[in-house]
Amino acid sequence: MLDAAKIKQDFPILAKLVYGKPLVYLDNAATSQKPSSVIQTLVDYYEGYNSNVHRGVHALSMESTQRYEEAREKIARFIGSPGSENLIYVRNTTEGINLVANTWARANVNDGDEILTTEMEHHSNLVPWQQLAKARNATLRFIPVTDEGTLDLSNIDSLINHRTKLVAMTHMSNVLGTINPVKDLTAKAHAVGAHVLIDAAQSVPHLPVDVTHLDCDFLAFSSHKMLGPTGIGGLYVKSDTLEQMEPFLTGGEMVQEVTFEGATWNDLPMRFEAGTPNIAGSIGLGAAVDYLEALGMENVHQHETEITQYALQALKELAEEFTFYGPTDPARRGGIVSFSSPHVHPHDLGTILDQAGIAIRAGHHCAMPLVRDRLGVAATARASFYIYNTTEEVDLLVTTLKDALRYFSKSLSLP
Ligand code: 7TS
Repeated sequence: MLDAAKIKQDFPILAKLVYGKPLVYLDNAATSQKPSSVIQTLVDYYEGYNSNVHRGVHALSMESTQRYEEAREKIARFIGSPGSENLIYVRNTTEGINLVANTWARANVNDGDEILTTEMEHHSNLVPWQQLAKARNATLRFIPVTDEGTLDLSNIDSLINHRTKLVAMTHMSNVLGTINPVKDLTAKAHAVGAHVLIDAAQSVPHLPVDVTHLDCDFLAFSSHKMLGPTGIGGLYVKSDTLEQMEPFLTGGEMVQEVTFEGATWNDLPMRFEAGTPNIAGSIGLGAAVDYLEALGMENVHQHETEITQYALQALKELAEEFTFYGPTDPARRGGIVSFSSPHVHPHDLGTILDQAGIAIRAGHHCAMPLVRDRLGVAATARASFYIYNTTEEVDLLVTTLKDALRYFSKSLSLP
């Protein structure tokens, strides 16, 4: 098991006091904190070898290019990619998904085709497909969510059919914590000739993820949720599909040869990286991967499973007041606990917890159709865990929630 208290010491921000109280950071699904090693990598870049990549003949540019490409190799290996050319640097998961929607999908999804997604998607893996379906006159279909918060696969053989061109699904829900059987669904999709995109924003930071094992065609993730800087992420694309894809953004960096009439494209993956990239961010993400690899992703996952089970057990005391969402089977959920009460608005809970130094998120978590239409609430409160969270922090969460309930029960004169 990880030593969370020791890990915490690597994160300068976690020594901060909020309203005079130690910060308890439970908003990791929104963004994670960053260890000193990642922060120092950014400082080293700007202080030591700041320069543009892939164009310089001078020492600094050669150093930045080398480190930028070494980081790509490291990140590609981390997700089990067969080569670094399969890993496109993007700003975040959202941009990775939009890249697929605007390139491969625009060229391959046609009138009458179907795109299959699920009822538990983040807006990032929903709105691009709504737009694409409108533009291409295709139909967007949904795998339903059961009352327990898992995918309802009872009708899957009709949902994945010969009209399905793409299955776009989240690996792990940012609201329910559900880990979806993406490998099995990928095999089913491939059996009918469909492509598969996995939104791995919540899985790459928290679970061992291997794109070769999953056999997916596309997989997108964000650096800022996995100890890395903001403004950088990755899109993995399988080789045969990548070779057929037309560029997304055009301009400098992504071209080989330009005349007044036209242009030819650079090698992969630079063909998809127009303009000066986020150099420091990419190298910083490489440092985040080093940190996670040193811990071991199996250990990261195990720590989060344990802390989530500890939290669910401790929160049972409050089961009369709160509805808790997500699967009960620990093997099917990651480190996210969402809950709501008919008597207290999640934003009020968030404010009271904040006064105690505890950061959670309250709202629809950018999954409005799931939260509002499927769970039937305007918002939930959400605690999301990472490598530095301890059982003592969970205890403090539970105690503070009890205080909050006492306060609101009085003012709302509940039974
Ligand atoms: N997909 C999932 C499953 C997510 O949880 C998020 C961000 C995204 C996509 C988008 O990631 P981005 O880096 O492109 O913004 N989720 C959250 C969240 O739960 N709270 O804040 C952001």
